[in-house]
Amino acid sequence: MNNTSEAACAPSLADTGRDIAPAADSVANLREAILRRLTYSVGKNQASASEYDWYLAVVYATRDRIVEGWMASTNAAYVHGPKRVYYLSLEFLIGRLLGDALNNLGLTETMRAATRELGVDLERLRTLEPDAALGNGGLGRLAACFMESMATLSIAAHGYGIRYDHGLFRQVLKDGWQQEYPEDWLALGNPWEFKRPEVCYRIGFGGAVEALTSPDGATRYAWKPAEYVEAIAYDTPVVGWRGAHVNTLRLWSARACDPLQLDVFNAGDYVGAVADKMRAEAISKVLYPSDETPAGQELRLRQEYFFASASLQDALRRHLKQYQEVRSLAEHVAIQLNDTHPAISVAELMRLLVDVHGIAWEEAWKITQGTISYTNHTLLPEALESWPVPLLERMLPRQMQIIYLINALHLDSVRKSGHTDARLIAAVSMIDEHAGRRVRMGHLAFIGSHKVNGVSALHSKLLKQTVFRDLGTLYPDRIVNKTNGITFRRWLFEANPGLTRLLADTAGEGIYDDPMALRKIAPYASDAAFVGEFAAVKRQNKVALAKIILDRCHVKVDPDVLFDVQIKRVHEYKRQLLNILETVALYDAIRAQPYLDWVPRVKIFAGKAAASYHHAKLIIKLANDVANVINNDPTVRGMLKVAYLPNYNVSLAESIIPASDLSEQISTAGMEASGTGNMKLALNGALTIGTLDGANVEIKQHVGDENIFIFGMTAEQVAQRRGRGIDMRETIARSPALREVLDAIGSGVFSPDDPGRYAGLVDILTHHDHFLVCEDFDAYYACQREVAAKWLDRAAWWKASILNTAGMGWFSSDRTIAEYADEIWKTQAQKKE
Ligand code: 26V
Repeated sequence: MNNTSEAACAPSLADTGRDIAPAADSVANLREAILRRLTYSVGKNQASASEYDWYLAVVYATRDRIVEGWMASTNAAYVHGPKRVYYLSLEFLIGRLLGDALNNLGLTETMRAATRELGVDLERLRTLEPDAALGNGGLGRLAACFMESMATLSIAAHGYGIRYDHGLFRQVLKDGWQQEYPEDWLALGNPWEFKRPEVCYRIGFGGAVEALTSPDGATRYAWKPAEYVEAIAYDTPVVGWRGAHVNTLRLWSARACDPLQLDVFNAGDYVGAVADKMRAEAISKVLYPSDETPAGQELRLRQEYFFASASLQDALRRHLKQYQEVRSLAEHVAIQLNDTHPAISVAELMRLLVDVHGIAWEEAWKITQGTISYTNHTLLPEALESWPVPLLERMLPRQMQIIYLINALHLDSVRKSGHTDARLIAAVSMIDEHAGRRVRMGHLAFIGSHKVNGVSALHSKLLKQTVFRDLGTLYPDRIVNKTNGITFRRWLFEANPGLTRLLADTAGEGIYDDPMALRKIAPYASDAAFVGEFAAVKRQNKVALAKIILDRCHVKVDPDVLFDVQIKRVHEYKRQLLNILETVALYDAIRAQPYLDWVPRVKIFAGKAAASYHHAKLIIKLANDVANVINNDPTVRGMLKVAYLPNYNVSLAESIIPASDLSEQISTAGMEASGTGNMKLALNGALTIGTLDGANVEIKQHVGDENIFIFGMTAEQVAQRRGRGIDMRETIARSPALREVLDAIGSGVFSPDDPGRYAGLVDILTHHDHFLVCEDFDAYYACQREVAAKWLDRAAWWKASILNTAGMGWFSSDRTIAEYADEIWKTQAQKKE
């Protein structure tokens, strides 16, 4: 296994002593079940079983305890007919499932005892599970949290996505440079999934559209694709809290219709004989191909259409089975588009309704709009999807025709309602005529949906003012806000069992089912006994993380120093650079006045940069160069250390978050749609240092102004400042500390092997600081000194930390999902199975 070093230091499973297993599922039963599975499913006996064999047997035994509930939930959805939800997402950043499943079934303690009797250690087995990393970051992790919350709330939901053979790359830091290696989560099989070869849809690409005249004189269109690929279903059960309801995550794998062209093979062309197979299977080979080359672009669009079409065909099949007609679809089905990646669904659903099921256009459009809704996750212009018209015409000719017709009717209705202004018409058109003709996928999703939502209050407000300003004016009720949330089962109960136990002992068992009950610990924020226990839990988590840092970074950190944490994808707008500049400034200050009472701290970074994002990769290198210099400078005497943990993923987050004191949420205001790491860290008692961006604004409201460190420009000030230009020479001239930092980095103090390495980076900060790192620097530096002052007042720090945990209940993804269910999907909990 390549993750053996991770094994020793992973956090232990929830040990909250609240197993709710039925009596029959006693330790002995579970032990026998594991042994049966070891024998009959893994094909090993106890003597020859490897650790991985035991892991498989334990997963199978656990899965067996989910399956009956799964079938009951599935059947009940047919019997009771609640409105079904389909969550379409190209990403599900799941992580490991064993801890989740055991915890939600209430079987953790029983399983721990059963495995102990068999001479194997459950904690150790748990680390053998590879992370399912079928996502890039926040958007994919949100989808995974939502799946768990939908199961918890007994919403009859399916998640649909792609079963990538290879998830997000594995990051290795070589001399501080990021290197990407393929990730191979399926190498040893996936014991959680059920392959459903009989659930198979043909997905067309290319070809032409034929116009046919029906006997009644009407024209119908038939798409004759040039190529077909098959979508095969793989199902993973998703068990909700206390095991009450089980939903399905259905991931599609691409397969060629013909595995081999036998005639070509027989003629001796062995590679040519499997070329079609390779081309077909490339669709589900890897998460997001690098999207810079035209071939990469095309593959990405093939992925989007492949999974959208398979999912819609499957949803329609299920609806027909239950209701025998498609006209009632919007009454019984809600389809949520997770960003624009599945936006082609709007055109595809219209095609299926009109061309395949013979529904008239107007009625089909009502059904489509009534069924679909769309979540926007970013305002960044470079991240807003648009596809070249010629590419769509070639790959999906019928869908392109449909898009044109939707657009024509949409623009007609805009004109009819009295809007004739050419600027407005161009702005609300689905076709962008500026840089070659392109289809704006956000517009397609907006127009095809009854609701469009942003993911934090600020983001939704900005959505109305920027990306969808004109569409939002035309359809004023369409844009709503649904502030993101996180599942407390994974991010509190499983990741931080020590804190969970303390919270339950203090606030009562109610916290397991009602996140708002966390408020009950607020009165203990200054209670010496409680504070002592709270601090002891944090220290224990920090000891565990210090061991991971030693193992993986070879940096020794004292668990009693302030753990200052920035963990997220590396992107200029998230401003890891601001944090690094502050680190260097602090380093300068410590060296200038070594006799002062500095607060010792370790700056902990983790995060991946997109493989083709050179600037972000240089920022990673800089963090590592700065770490090297500071960690090896004896004059600093341990006052400051820097550690960059490689290969950030869900499992590593579960180890870092419970051990964090300070949470860095320092994006340029207006650019982080929400953030969800901010919620995980605050829930686990880290104080936030952040800008008024994304959900930070709402975290501030919930934890209280005095328990969060806010600095820097607001979104409005950012817009104004950019209006004045982004040359920062004057700003830098006013800040001696910043000047010194930039001079040091630019002149090679941290890169003596290549003194010019950061000259370009400093040049960008000086002359073209789009993310306003320089402008916020002084405020950030000053705010960090306030953090240090608070840290010295231990009682004040712990009080604020406890009030963070107490105030975060609202950020449960159960609350978010309940809002989607009420206000967008119009669905309710399914009746008892
Ligand atoms: C995508 C891209 C693609 C091309 C280049 C730059 C770039 C930058 C950002 C993105 C983000 C895509 C969407 C996304 O992941 N958004 C995240 O969604 C989270 C869940 O709603 C939210 O918490 C994060 O703030 C938001 O960035």
